[in-house]
Amino acid sequence: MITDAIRKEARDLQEKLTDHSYRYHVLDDPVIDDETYDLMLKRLVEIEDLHPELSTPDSPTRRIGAPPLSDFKSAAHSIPMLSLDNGFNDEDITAFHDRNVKTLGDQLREVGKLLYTAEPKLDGVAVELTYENGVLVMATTRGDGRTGEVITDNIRTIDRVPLRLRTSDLPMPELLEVRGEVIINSDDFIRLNQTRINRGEPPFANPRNAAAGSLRQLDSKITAKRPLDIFVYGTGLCRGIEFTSQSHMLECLERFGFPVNLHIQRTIGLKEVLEAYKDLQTLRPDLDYEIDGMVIKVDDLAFQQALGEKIKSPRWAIAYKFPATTKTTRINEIIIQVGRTGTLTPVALLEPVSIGGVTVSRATLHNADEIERKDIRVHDKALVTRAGDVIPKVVKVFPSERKGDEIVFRMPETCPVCDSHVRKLEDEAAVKCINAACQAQLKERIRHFVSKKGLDVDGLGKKIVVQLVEEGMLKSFADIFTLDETALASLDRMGEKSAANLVKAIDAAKNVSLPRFIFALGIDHTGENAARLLAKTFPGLPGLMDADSLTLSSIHGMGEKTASAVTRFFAVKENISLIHDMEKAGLKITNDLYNEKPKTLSDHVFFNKTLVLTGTLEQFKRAEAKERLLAVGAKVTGSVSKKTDYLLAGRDAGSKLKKAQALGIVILDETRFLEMMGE
Ligand code: 5U1
Repeated sequence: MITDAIRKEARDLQEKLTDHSYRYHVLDDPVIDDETYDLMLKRLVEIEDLHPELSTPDSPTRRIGAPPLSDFKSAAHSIPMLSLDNGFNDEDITAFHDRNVKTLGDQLREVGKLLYTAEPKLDGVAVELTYENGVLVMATTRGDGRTGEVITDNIRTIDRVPLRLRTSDLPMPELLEVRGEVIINSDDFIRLNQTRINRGEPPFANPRNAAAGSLRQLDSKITAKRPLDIFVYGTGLCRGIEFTSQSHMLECLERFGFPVNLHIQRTIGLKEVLEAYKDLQTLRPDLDYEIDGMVIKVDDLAFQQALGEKIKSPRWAIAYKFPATTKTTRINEIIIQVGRTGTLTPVALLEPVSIGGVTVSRATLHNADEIERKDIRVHDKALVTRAGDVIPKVVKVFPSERKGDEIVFRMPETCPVCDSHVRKLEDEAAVKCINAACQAQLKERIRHFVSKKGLDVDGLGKKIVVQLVEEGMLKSFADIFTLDETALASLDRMGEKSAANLVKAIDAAKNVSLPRFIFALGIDHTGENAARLLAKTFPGLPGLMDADSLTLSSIHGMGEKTASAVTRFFAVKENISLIHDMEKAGLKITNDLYNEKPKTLSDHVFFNKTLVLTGTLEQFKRAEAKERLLAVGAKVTGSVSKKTDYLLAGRDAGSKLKKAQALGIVILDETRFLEMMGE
């Protein structure tokens, strides 16, 4: 027996949770904390478990997942989900436009210019969501365009999919079929794959495969754990609502509560469309998700109808594709590179191939396990990818095309640079050279030591470090502090002024903070965050040097790998004498973090806030701003998203500033930033 009070409590909770979920996931403007939300949801689950008839199809509890299915049912699309013709250059798009103008003829003359929308083409999984009287009743994959698989339970787990339309300012349509793309954000994808690798499961090849695999789960509780997201961009059959244009449709979809991509340009002419393509290409590396082009659609729906469709694609839309990021080529050789920390990385030397306008002649193969897993051999034909500014990599080889001259690769037993024996660390795929005097490591280690996030020595760039090591003037970090100005001035391309400036910069770098110094040492698994944790725990180096691995791993937030790497580093007596030599040469290490009071930290205006730094700063360096922000408990990330609280914008800030403005994020200039920092 369900009392009226229980019925009301369930309905109130459903409404409130729906509203809070929309505010959190779509508007990025939550008004309650996660804990309160979770408690309300827990209560609703309790009520619905006791009274299943109260679990409506649009109840927020449906996002948790439903009982597993035995197979997927099929359903025909009311209107086929077409694909798109592709264009690859401005001429293709101009030809598309000219065709439209010609076909529309007189109809167009009445309105003047033909207008378009330009939309990022998301590299995800196309889906259709069916809403009857405002409630999500079915979701399907695109399938072959005519029939798809029913994946309603899985789609319900995606937080940004409304389970019920928000119709406060629009009439409720009797039927609304909405089309869009399910994606996985790049950072979430990396995390998802890392978890899979840690569990011994095979990683997904790319975010699209991960999204498709997640939607094809018969158990929606598994899908619920996957970081799926969605953007919608179109409709199928509709009853009870009419749209006049693509831009009108997008506006209504937004008002119904759907996530519509922020970078869509509406009602623009051909010239702006071509500019929008270039802008989108520039924006692409900063986006949190993968896109492979821009979809251009005639805006006016009456014009779309007049232009009509072909069997597989509409005449009123075209995909302006980005240059391909994968190509096939041949592996000519596999060589070994020795990194800063002594890791031996196999690298494929390729028959040079142009990918997206860049000539690619080498690709990382990561490690021996990866080579074995992908069965990569010298002389194999290979599929190579270059996505954004990521290092090119070999996706796969084609064993069926082998000719017999392929050679199986074996990792060397000695370092190709210094010839000393290499070793494989337990639980790690990497093989390492452990000779600290190895020339390859020395150059890289010194570059890291003096880099922006390390000792930040101005004027000691890559070329000069290589030159100094090769001239025998730098045999260890300590030699940096005793570099002689006259000897420096006599070097090729140096001169007296540069030598004097360099010596000045080195002198300035002799006063260094402990976290910077720890980071600069280049200890395995010890990045900026770990270095800060250590500096918060130990007043100075002596305590840290004496700490055992157990003590270090008991520090809250410290990983076991870092703990053992740090103890391993300080167990090497050459490293201890190196530090003493540096101190003798005038190095002074200070530590403000040890005295930091956590109580005052949480009071800081930037505590727990996420900031992005962009552009050239005049009064201080970006690395310095970042260091200060981390010290007050802020998070500093590389790309702007809805989760960003502030953007610190310096001179010539570009796409990040544009994106932050579009998202309505608070933009700070240097003066405001310093004021807020309390300086
Ligand atoms: N943004 C967007 N992506 N996308 C993909 N719009 C869009 N439209 C599509 C497809 C396949 O097709 C319709 C134009 C038919």
